[in-house]
Amino acid sequence: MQGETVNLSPMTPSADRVKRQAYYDRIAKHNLAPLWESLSTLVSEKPNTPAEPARWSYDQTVRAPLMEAGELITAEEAERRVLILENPGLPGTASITHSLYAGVQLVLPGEVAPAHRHTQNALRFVLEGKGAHTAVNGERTAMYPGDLVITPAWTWHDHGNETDTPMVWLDGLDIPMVSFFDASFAEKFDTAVQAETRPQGDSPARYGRNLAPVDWQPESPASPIFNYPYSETRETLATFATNDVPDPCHGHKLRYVNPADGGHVTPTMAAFMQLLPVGFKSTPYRSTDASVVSVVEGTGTAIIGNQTYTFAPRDILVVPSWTSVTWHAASETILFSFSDRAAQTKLNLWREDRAGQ
Ligand code: GTQ
Repeated sequence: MQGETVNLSPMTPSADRVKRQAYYDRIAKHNLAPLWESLSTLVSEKPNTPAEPARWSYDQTVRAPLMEAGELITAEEAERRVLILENPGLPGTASITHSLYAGVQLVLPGEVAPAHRHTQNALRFVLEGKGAHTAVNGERTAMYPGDLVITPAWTWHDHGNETDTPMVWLDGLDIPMVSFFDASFAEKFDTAVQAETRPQGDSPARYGRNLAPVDWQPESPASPIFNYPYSETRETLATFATNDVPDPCHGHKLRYVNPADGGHVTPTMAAFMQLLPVGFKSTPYRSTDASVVSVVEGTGTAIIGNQTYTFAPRDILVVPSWTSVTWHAASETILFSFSDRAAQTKLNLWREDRAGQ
C-alpha cells in the first residue's frame, strides 16, 4: 500500500477528506492502511470477479496457432508445448479463472514431453488424436478423444506420441491456487521417459471395478484411477439420459468420482460431464465455482452473463464465478467441465443458485 492513494468516499466533507488523506498518507509509510475505506470491497456482499466470460473456437482460433507452435519448438525443448488460455479479464496472469489455469497441449508424432513432477494437480481432456500416452508413476495409459486423464500432485508424468497423427488435449491445472499459497515445487526426472514399472491397465483393474486390494491405503487424496475413458462415460450418460428426466439447469450431469472416498478426482479440481438432449434449453444457473467447459459433441448456444456464444465440438468456454449460464442445445450435446469445486467444498465456500428452481 505504501505510496498508494486511498480513494475516499465522495460523500466525505472536503475538510475531513483532506485531514483523512493526510493521515492515510502518513500511515502508509509504515505499511498501514484504513480498513474502513475498502471493507465493502474486501468483504463483498457477493462474488465480484474480474474474470470475464469467454469462448475459444477450436477450429477458428486455437488449432492453427497450435500447429504453428509445432513448427517453432519441439515438445522436448518446450518441456510442455502449450498455448495458455488466458481469461480476457485477467491479462498477464496465465489464469482462465482466478483459481485455475488452462492450456492446449500439442504432442506431435514421435515426440515426448519429458518426465517431471510438481505440486500442482493436473487434468487432461483429450481433444484430438488417438493413442498417444501419458505415463503416471511408471504406468502408461493410451489417450482417446473425450478421455479424462489426471496427473495428481507430485506424481512423475511424461507424455509421448508413438502414433502418426498430432495429439491435442486441454490441460487444467490448479497453478493459480498453488501460487496463491506460495507452495510450488517442481523437479525434472533423470530421463525424458520414465521406465514402465507397471503394465498398462493395472490401475483400472485394481481400483476401477468397485474393488480394491484388501489392505490398500490411498497414498494421496487424488483418485487412483488416472484415465476415465470416454467410451465408459458416454455409455453411462446415454443410460442416464434414457432412464431419467433432465435436470432443468444441467440436463443429465455426472461428476467424476474418486473410488477411494467418493470425492472428486483431485483434491482441488472437480470434473463433470453432462448431456443436453436435442432442443434442450436450460434454466439459468450460477455457482461460486467458475467452470471451464470443453464441448465434446453437439452444437448450440451458451449465454454466459450478458454474452451469447455459439459452440461446436472442441470449443472451450469459461463461466466465471457467480455468473449465470444458460445452455441451448441445437443438437444432442455433451459438455465436459472442470472447476475448483473440490477445494471450495472442503473450505465450506461453495454455493449455487438455481434461479428459483
Ligand atoms: O503436462 O505437466 O499445461 O506441467 C502446464 C504445466 C501442462 C504438464 C501444462 C505442466 C503441464
